[in-house]
This record gives sequence, structure tokens and C-alpha cells, in this order.
Amino acid sequence: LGQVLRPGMVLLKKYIALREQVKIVKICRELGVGPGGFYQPSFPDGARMRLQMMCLGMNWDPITRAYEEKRPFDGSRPPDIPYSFRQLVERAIGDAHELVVEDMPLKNPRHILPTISPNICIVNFYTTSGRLGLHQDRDESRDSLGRGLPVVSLSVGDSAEFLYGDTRDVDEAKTVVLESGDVLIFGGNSRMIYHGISSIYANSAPKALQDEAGFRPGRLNLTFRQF
Ligand code: MD5
Ligand code: FE
Repeated sequence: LGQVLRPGMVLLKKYIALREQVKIVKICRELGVGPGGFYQPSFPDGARMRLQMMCLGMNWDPITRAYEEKRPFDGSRPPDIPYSFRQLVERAIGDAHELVVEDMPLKNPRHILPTISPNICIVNFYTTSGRLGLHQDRDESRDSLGRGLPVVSLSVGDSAEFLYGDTRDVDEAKTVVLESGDVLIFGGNSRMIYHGISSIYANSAPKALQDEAGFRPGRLNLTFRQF
């Protein structure tokens, strides 16, 4: 069950099985309390971001926008990206190709969504009051046409209202609800779109996440990138 929302932007609905989501929650909590774990970042202007962040593989700093081996404020080295996460990303891109080729039968789906070997995963945790304003992700590598390699986003926990569009204007943005287990892949012409999270729907997470993994209210988002 999936759809191409616009060229190069694929949403795989309820793609991650619940038992897999439980494992993701457990891994993120374990890594999140250790060195390089969750913290609340600030923007360059000093305002606090309305989420908790942890990087895997490498650090990405929201203030300097630099990729680096160590986190500047505490010198910690981010944990590795778990192999099970890599497998999931690889599988999702492969399955997204099936939808891309239906959408654009004359194109090679591998050119729209090249397989990535992610060297960073940014894990964001939003409480029910969390949000993220419209922005572009422009710090990753690009292909010869100036487009980035695809970004793969996994959603776990409470549902979120996701906005995306061609401009920074919220009123022009389209809305889609991201639910627990959804995978969103951005590549091709959609790679540089503006996107953000406008709200989190309280109490919308699968009950099994709380019962089996002790998941707290909120939403986990994992974005895999290669730079
Ligand atoms: C989130 N994360 O749910 C959001 C949206 C981020 C970020 O925006 O930069 O971590 S996940 C969808 C997304 C992620 C990365 C890139 C693009 C969309 N995109 O290029 O459009 O925590
Ligand atoms: Fe982003």
C-alpha cells in the first residue's frame, strides 16, 4: 500500500510491521540515553527546537549545519546506525521503485531514487506539542543535476500532520498525515521541497508500542541520508 505523492516523493503506508516498530523504539531508547543520545537542539538564533534530536553514524549540527565526527557541545561520538535500520531502508527504496516505475514508466527508477548507503540517521522525537517549521534539507550531497540523493523517513508512534510544498509559504503547502509505520522517501524533483511538521495527534500511536516497548506519548522520526 503506497503512493507517489509527487514525482520522486513516495509514501509507503503502514510499511513497517508493528513488531519491527517495537524493535525500533527499543533501540532508539537504548541509544538515546547513552553518549551521543537525545538532546534539545537550538536554532542559529538561539531559539530552542521543539523536538529532541539524536544523530547516528555522524553528527549533524543544526546551528552550524555541519556534518562531523563528534558533537561539538559534549564531544560525544554518535552511535553507529544499526544494521537492521540499514536493511529496512534498502528494502523500502526497492519497494518504492515499483511505484516510481508505475508513475514514470519511461524513467529508470534507480535514477529517480538511487539506493543510498546512509552515513547519517537523524532521529527526532516530538512530544505531542512538538513541531518543525517549513524548511529545506540542503546539507547533503547532490547528483550531477544538483539534486540530492534521496532521504528516507520512518515514522513511529503518534501520527503527525506533515506539510510540504514548493515555497516557504505554509498556506500553499499540502498536508499529509504520517502514521506509525509509514515510510516517506524523497528523491528526484522532490528532494529540495519545503517540508515540516505542523502538529502531532495525541493518543494516536499503536497501543502495542506502549505495552511492549514502554513508548511514551509522542512521535519518533528517523531520517536516513547520505552526504
Ligand atoms: C520529521 N524531519 O518528521 C521531519 C520530516 C528533518 C525533517 O524534516 O529534516 O529531519 S520527515 C520528512 C523529510 C525528511 C527529510 C527530508 C525531506 C523530508 N525532504 O527532503 O523533503 O521529523
Ligand atoms: Fe527536513
